[in-house]
Amino acid sequence: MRDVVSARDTAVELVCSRLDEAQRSATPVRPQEDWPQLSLDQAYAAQARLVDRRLQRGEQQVGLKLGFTSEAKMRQMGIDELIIGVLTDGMQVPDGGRVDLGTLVHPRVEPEVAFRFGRDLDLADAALQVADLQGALDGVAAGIEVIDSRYEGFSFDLPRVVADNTSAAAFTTGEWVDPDSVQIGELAVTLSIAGAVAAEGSTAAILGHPLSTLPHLLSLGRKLGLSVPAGSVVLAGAATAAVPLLAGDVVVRVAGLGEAHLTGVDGGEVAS
Ligand code: 0L1
Ligand code: MG
Repeated sequence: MRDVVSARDTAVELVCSRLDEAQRSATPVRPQEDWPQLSLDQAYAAQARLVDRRLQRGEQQVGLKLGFTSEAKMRQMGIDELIIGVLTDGMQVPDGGRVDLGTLVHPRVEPEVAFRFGRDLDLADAALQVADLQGALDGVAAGIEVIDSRYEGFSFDLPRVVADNTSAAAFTTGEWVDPDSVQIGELAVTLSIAGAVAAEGSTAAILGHPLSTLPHLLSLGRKLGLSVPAGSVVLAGAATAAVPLLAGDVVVRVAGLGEAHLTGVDGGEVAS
């Protein structure tokens, strides 16, 4: 038993190391025959180690992200299960800030709805209900997520994308709005790049209603023992398929909610 466990552990560590190196060097990995096939539990263990490495290098966890919460995203990537990843301040870009394309492998952008929680939530607490999560929401905003799979060709299966922290690379959020002041169930969403509309959709594409992601946040977070400290951001998911991020201005407009902005730049400093 001990041998089996340590062999699994070695596989998790190997995947974590390769993905960490790929992200830091902006060089994609190509999983070949020697690439360990991880179970989903092992993949989340690799993700946790990957995030831990970032924290040990001085980053702070600032939130979580849900992935594959829309048909468009599932169809685009050929995966039909929701996943969760971790956001750090190293990924956070101020609204209107810059993202250095030179630090990324092959980034894509997607329009998101973002939640902000106003009090500490221990998702592992068995007494916690979805209503508690909803009651703890203190802001909702338009968001932009930059995803950047560390795998060559953006090609992965479910455990691989989970291990890769769900391709999380950068994100920004627009102005926070009181969640009680806006109905977010069916708002038009537009993603524009360099002044041209690149994708259009609706917040209804996010599981029918962005708030429908909360039970998944709770169940995935409970399974993984995650917590959501006060002030955490949660990206609920993309309203459209992702499109390549090139140099230029990116604007996400969520009608009746607000806008989020970032600029892709070739080289130079990333605003933080
Ligand atoms: O919806 C998501 O944010 C999932 C991102 C992971 C899959 C991808 O790289 O497209
Ligand atoms: Mg996303």
